[in-house]
Amino acid sequence: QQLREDLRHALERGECELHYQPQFSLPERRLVGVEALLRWRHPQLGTISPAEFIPLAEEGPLILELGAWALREACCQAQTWNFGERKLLMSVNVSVRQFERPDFVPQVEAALAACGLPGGCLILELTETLLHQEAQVGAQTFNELHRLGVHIAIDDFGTGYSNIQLLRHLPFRQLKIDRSFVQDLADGAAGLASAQHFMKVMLNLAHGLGINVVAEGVETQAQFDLLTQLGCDKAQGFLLSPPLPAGELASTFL
Ligand code: G
Ligand code: G
Ligand code: NA
Ligand code: MN
Repeated sequence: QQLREDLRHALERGECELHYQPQFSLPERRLVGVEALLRWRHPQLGTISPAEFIPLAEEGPLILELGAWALREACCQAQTWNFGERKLLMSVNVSVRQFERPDFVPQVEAALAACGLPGGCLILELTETLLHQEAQVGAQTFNELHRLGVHIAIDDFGTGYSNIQLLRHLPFRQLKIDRSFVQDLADGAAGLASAQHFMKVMLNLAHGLGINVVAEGVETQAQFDLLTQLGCDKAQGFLLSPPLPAGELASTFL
């Protein structure tokens, strides 16, 4: 409908921007990186969430354009912020629609080269729900990205199928535990023990494979403390900071 039509022109009209949500190490609470998140400022409707417009973009070729733009923008921002010297990581969400393209790796290489960002500063986040059907296609792309030094994270872990299979077959560097698990962690309800148990199992699984773990959607101190106690590696969420425009991220955290 109209929204689809508007979305087609959003990039060229400069209505898209990236916000950045910081991630912190546990237990030190040291800044270790940021996740780039797309924002669309619609001239009439105001800010529209990517949860709404990414699925629209994924229906067609638009996701490729948006994705390429976000990747380049995030890489250049990371280079401007000197992520290489500061040993910080820039996480960028990538749609499987992008990832499965034969020109994806050259595109990543070009985005890094365009601003001189070392590949080791970049993490690409892939959502497992979409990924599990593509595991076959994925292996070679993983290897090629690995050669560039680029890391791959599995996003929203625990919400899709075949998690374990994926972990067996593809070399992920990082695993992001979906916020639904984090929310149940310290809610004091009947589910408490089982949520903590699940978290422990996921941490053991990841750590046994040499994969580090980010908890997303951390909103309370109680959640933060439990995650620290359980040995989670990193945390991200409103307790620590919401996603921020570039200027604000830099003035608050860099
Ligand atoms: O920031 P927010 O919570 O509204 O994001 C909602 C969803 O949109 C998240 O699942 C996030 O992964 C996704 N998203 C945000 N930015 C991008 C992006 O640049 N590319 C893709 N493919 N998804 C994104
Ligand atoms: O799916 P993905 O994890 O990429 O999306 C991250 C999204 O989660 C962003 O849109 C961001 O705005 C949102 N988010 C970040 N921190 C929190 C939080 O603490 N609680 C909730 N409910 N959402 C969060
Ligand atoms: Na993400
Ligand atoms: Mn996520």
